[in-house]
Amino acid sequence: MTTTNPTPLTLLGLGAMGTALAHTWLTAGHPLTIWNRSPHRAQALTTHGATAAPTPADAIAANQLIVVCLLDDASVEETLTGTDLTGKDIVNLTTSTPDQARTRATWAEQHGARYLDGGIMAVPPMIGNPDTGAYVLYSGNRPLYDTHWRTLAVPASTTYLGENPGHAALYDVALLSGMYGMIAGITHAYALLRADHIPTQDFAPLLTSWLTAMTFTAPKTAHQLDTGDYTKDVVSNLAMQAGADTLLRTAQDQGVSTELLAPFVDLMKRRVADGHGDEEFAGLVDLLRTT
Ligand code: FVH
Repeated sequence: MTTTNPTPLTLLGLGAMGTALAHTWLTAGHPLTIWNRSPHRAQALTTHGATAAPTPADAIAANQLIVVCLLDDASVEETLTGTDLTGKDIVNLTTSTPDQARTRATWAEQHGARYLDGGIMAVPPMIGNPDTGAYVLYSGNRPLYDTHWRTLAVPASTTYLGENPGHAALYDVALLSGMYGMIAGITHAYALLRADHIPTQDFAPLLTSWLTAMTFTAPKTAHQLDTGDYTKDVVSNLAMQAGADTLLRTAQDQGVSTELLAPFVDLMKRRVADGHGDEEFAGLVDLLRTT
């Protein structure tokens, strides 16, 4: 996306993600100042028009808009400490916990900056490719977002979640948690198949279409949670799903560990034992809460 008078900005962090971000802003004509702890990563970008700063302080002094994309919150702390953030707009795309994001927002405001936190829902090859569905979740300072969203939308589309600076991180981790649950299921399914020497690539299309068909569970469970009616529209109740030990027995018979599957089966059994065998999955959400 090329815009007239593209906003100049600074990018701290040129790992795989930072480098992908940098290329999109340079391609769109944004004057870009860059800094990376290991300077060699900046060199290739300077041949594409970026200006490499020798220190984080120099990079921050160059522009009002500062995008941070480092490994973790500790590296953000190390990089920003001692720099002058007065009047700066900090957009932190580093993966953090919600508490870390809120603490970082307060810290930045105490240092005279506005703060927006971001959770990148993409891997580097998706950046700058709108067809991939890449997007970045943002939360925190609304005026900052309103000022800079066009620049932020260059690498990937943007979704603003509200003023709580921890919410982008919370949504990010929730989405990743859903993803890891799915990958855990895929891992277990392939282990079952390989025990019988069945090529997993033959099975993959079946698994893909089955998982896709089952995604209705997400909006259905959300509706049950939001209405408080956990038995509405139940089709396959927990008593049936958890009652038979078919899943765990098959794993044992195939010589496959139940370590991925057993915790979820145990949770379903607990809910049934509590007298809720007529529900599907909404009640399990309550069981998981520890506070
Ligand atoms: N890559 C991905 O698939 C995911 C997709 C979703 C979002 N994540 C998050 O993005 C952040 C950066 O990830 P990355 O892929 O760029 O990570 P690396 O390639 O490992 O680069 C890490 C950069 O952080 C610098 N760094 C590390 N420690 C320090 C430190 N103590 N002080 C200053 N900089 C530090 C590192 O510098 P160097 O090793 O080159 O000197 C890289 O620039 C991340 O939060 C992901 O969770 C990516």
